[in-house]
Amino acid sequence: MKKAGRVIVKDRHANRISGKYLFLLLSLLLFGCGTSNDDNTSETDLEELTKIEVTEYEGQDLSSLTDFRENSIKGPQYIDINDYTLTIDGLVEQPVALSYDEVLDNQKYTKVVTLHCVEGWSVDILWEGVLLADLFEGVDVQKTADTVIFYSEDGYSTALPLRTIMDKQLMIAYKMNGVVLPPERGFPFQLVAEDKLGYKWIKWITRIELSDDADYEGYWEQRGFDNDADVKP
Ligand SMILES: Nc1nc2c(c(=O)[nH]1)N[C@H]1C(S)=C(S)[C@@H](COP(=O)(O)O)O[C@H]1N2
Ligand SMILES: [Mo]
Repeated sequence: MKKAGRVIVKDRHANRISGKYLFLLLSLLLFGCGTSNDDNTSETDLEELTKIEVTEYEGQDLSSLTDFRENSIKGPQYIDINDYTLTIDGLVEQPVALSYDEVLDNQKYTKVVTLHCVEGWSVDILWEGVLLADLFEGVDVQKTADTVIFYSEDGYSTALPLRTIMDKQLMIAYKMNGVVLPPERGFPFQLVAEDKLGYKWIKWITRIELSDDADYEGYWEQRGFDNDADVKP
């Protein structure tokens, strides 16, 4: 009796263990892909990202990617990169619709640039991106173009003079502090509008239009914010 009882207990224990492993295996199969955030289509644990972000660059302390105040007009946009293209059109000879990888095929640049929001906060971030000038080389910009209008997934837009973009060598970023932009910060691309106020730093860029409408006003510009948006010391 004693012996049999012990066997039963042992068996139960064995069952419980294999049950546990089966559960783990099933969880991995069912949710394994879903829990990784590689597709950028679900909410990011930003605190988790702070463990791997770069905090200092060439002796300069950087802000964290959690130091932003999320106040986008429609909240974060979750773009499925498999459906994504960046359109460059308007006053160009060769309009294009580039995939994420095609955009990243260009020379990459790294720079610490400060974003100043009109609300009074600012962040020093190490940006990594590609130059708009390089993207424009592929489309053959027409001579009459003097303005670049950016459009976003959330219906937001903003514009800058073509001259400003070329003179300041502005880029669109795909990484901040060494981390791929999380959706909350503008994945796949945010404009690094150096020396311009935060509302020029459009996130989730989907389209870049070359235009001759120098008076174009974007979302916040239409609502009374200065179209030059220069950061004043
Ligand atoms: N598409 C889009 N881009 C946007 C905005 C927005 O609402 N939509 N807000 C702008 C503003 S006002 C600021 S200050 C910066 C940084 O905003 P965040 O802190 O919400 O990331 O993003 C800019 N880019
Ligand atoms: Mo802002």
